[in-house]
Amino acid sequence: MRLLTKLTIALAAVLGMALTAVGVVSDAHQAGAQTAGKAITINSFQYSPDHLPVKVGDKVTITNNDDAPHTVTANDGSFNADVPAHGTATLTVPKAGAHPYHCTYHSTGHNPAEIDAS
Ligand SMILES: [Cu+2]
Repeated sequence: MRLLTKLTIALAAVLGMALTAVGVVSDAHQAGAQTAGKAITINSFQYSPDHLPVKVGDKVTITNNDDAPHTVTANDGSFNADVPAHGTATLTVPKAGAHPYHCTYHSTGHNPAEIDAS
């Protein structure tokens, strides 16, 4: 009975290490995906893509190719990025959900767009 207990503990330890190893590999893969980056581009007032899927906490880079400044401002107030003309800005999405956003400088002219965080 004692031997069996020892074997059981040893087996649990090996399994635990194996699961930990799998977890590490999975984390590394996720970090790699985040490094690849999420991006929004603004051309002639058009946000592209108009639906951007992200994970909560992902960094999103916005590039503005217009002569006018724009913003990417969540309708629910969860994020805001001021993007200078021919410049870039970054934001992170702090909570899950669909976040439609708008430009505070221009009430018309922009296409409807949203960031969907999970
Ligand atoms: Cu604008």
